[in-house]
Amino acid sequence: MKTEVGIIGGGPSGLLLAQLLHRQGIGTVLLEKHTREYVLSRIRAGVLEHGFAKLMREAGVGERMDREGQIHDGIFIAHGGVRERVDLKGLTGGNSVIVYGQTELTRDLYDGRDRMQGTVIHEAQDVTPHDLDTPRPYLTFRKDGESVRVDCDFIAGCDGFHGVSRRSIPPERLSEYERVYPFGWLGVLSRTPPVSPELIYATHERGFALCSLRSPTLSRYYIQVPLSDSVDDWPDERFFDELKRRLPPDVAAAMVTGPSIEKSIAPLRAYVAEPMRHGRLFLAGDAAHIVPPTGARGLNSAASDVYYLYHALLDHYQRGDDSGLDGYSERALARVWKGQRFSWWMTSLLHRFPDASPYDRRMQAIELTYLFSSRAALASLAENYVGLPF
Ligand code: RFL
Ligand code: PHB
Repeated sequence: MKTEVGIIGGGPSGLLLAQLLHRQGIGTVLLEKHTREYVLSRIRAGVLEHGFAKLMREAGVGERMDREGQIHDGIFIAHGGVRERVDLKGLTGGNSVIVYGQTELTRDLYDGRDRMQGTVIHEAQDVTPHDLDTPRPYLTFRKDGESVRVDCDFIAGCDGFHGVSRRSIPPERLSEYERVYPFGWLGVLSRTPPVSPELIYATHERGFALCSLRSPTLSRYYIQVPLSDSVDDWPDERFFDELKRRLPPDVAAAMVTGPSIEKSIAPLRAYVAEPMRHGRLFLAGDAAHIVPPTGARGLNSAASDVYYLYHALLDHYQRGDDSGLDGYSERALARVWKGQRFSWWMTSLLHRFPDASPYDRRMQAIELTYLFSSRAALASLAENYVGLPF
């Protein structure tokens, strides 16, 4: 097989890049380790920046998102038994976020790929990039017992945190930065009306909680749990009891509970690999960096990588200009680190840290007091939450 851009990973990053390139007549072959059903069963992000939404439209797959996604002009932060609103729209001069599930967005991207008859090879096993620092890189993989080779001009590593792309960069060429948090998020999806039309991020002495949603009939809730806990420790009743204890009394009283449709624990971790390029391999999305989900940045950071990489590849193919490819890593990382900073700040502000000293706790409390006493501080939160410009 032969193509212009070989893409490893059929998550949002890989699919979006493939779709954008395909529409410009640039050939792609997309290799995904799992089945489509498996990819679509992962419940993850829910909050999109408008920059991401614009890219979805540019890729010709924004129609359902524009119809079904909900515009959110604000979020709440709950602390000390009360809820305070962060007026995203007012504080950013008119910006907002869109609540639309990653599952739906991924489904739209697969449907778009089908319509354009783009190649997606599911259950591609042992995908391996070769000759990355030569002008003729290639990929090999196994499918139904047969070995296949794909010759490419470039390879996009969009295969998430546990993928093969980043691991194929010689370790001495990579710098890694990491922070592992001593807790995780237990998430529950339930077919119940959301307790609040806008997201509530809650900090409480028992730990962090988040009330999010997917639609007027589908709620997504999270609570901070120790890493030693497993999903079996948390039957639905215990989950909702704990969630309510961490929320202001009026919110807890209004909560409609119901059986969970999905329940999972995600450990919280921050990670960045530098550079995001090795020869003709370009990393994008979770393959290069992850954040704790508190600032809703992960998927949005993936989208900004795709934006830079897409334009760099366009410049290469349409104008013979390689400056975008040469500058890709630096440009992408500049925005990635801002997303890291915001996620680190939101996580530090709102979680219970088991090793926090009394001094640390006072700092956390005064940070919240300051936040809600300063329009400048709130505006800083808001401009980061809605997404800094690409
Ligand atoms: P993905 O989604 O992990 O997709 C990578 C794909 O690559 C495949 N793959 C391989 N394919 C071929 N060969 C191999 N060797 C392969 N190894 C892996 C995988 O099967 C998979 O299909 O990465 P991508 O596309 O970069 O997308 C990143 C996002 O998924 C991620 O950043 C977000 O989900 C993070 N995130 C959130 N981001 C937001 O912007 N807003 C949010 O509100 C938000 N909430 C969240 C989140 C992540 C969460 N979890 C579970 C970590 C909430 C949670 C709970
Ligand atoms: C979600 O709805 O899954 C969600 C929303 C906001 C976050 C993280 C996750 O910060």
